[in-house]
Amino acid sequence: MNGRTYTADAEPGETVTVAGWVHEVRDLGGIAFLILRDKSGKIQIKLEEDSMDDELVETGLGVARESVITVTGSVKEEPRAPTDVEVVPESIEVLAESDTELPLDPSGKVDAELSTRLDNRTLDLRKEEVKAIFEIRSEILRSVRDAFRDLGCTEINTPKIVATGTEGGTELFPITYFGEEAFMNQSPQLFKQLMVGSGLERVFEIGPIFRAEEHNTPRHLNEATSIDFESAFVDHTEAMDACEHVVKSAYEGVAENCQSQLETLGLGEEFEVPEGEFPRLTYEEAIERINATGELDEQLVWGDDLPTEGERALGDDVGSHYFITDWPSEIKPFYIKDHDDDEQLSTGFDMMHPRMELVSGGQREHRYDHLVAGFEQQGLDPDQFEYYTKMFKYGMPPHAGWGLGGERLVMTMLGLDNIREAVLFPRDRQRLSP
Ligand code: ATP
Ligand code: AMO
Repeated sequence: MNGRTYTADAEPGETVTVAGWVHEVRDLGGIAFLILRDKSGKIQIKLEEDSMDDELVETGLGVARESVITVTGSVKEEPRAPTDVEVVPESIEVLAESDTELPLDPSGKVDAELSTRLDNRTLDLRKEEVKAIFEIRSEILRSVRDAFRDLGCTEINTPKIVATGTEGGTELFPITYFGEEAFMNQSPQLFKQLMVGSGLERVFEIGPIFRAEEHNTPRHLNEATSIDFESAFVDHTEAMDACEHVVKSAYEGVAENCQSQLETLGLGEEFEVPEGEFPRLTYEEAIERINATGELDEQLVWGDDLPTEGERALGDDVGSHYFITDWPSEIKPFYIKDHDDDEQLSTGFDMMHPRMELVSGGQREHRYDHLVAGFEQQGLDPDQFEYYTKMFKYGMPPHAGWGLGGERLVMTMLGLDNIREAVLFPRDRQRLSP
């Protein structure tokens, strides 16, 4: 496309033009090696005073680390070079000189704090192990899209400036919209539901969600990527099947197409695609098992949300991805349907990684009267949601779906300590730029 060769593709005997960043210059006196790095890897450029043009050697020796250069020369076999080949240059052109003082060391020899890395993400992503995370993230999104296609879904995009929240009032970011109160979207929940009643029937969306989470934690972002599924004519158990398929496909895609990135991250050997069905525990079983671990100071009772330590204790106990089903209706949102034979019991489910929750979902309340009554029970004004509820008067099929946190999927798959590692430019309590 741009007439240059990726460094990793340079073959002995060829004349090539390679372009990239100066990773390192090693001057041994008389002979020097410039290591050039691009997205494909690194290559050695040999500079020899005796046999080469002075100006060429001077340019090569004078260029600061992390400058962008292009080199044209012949490729020679050289067993002592890191990749067994080197380029003997005929010309070197400096395209962009770098300052010699760098805010962080892209060679990774000097560690930097996460905040310094996030402030200088461009330089940070010159490190192989950081770049690998985002190449894997890209593969996850590709595999997830393919998996949704297998399931017969249509990809949709819904608005991110909205009139109402869906997931609890305290986590909303208010904005002004031409003088009117509006919010950043917390979830595509209501819009994806509206689409199952349309001619599309089965949809997915991968898009940003915004949550005004007050606390800084290693697993919450204020802007996250939600992977959403919603389908007509399925119940919550079939939605769980779809969830399992999508999550396993993401792991399979990474195992198949990201071996070198996994090795870079030290996961080459230990990376495992989850096998078998994810166990499905009811909420009641979950609290019993958590109580039995003795990890909590106070025993959980019906109606309690699961505290983080409880989730962790249960995760250790189960040891794989698993579902928690049949939550108490009172702690699930208004759009989740209750079981027909027990209105205290909802069809809501969560899908858990042993370390944390990845997914929430459930069967939806599709009966107009029940939906409106549910709003009132949760202290919400149904009039505000009229744009949504009115479509339930014109033939809204039974439906179910879920939302999966994209960054949490990346984080748990790769064993990252902090969710910020899985986003290029995280938004958190302290961070609005870059
Ligand atoms: P050459 O005959 O290739 O010029 P050399 O063995 O005569 O190399 P020097 O030119 O003095 O030695 O090189 C100094 C150091 O650099 C030595 O440690 C040598 O092993 C190493 N070296 C020389 N050429 C290369 C190369 N192309 N790639 C990697 N290391 C090299
Ligand atoms: P919920 O609010 O549980 O459900 O969100 C679904 C999933 O999104 C991820 N997530 C987050 N990730 C990082 N930072 C955050 N602040 C954050 N908030 C949520 C989690 C979570 O499991 N409308 C429902 C989904 C549905 O029923 O379809 C919803 O939004 O991985």
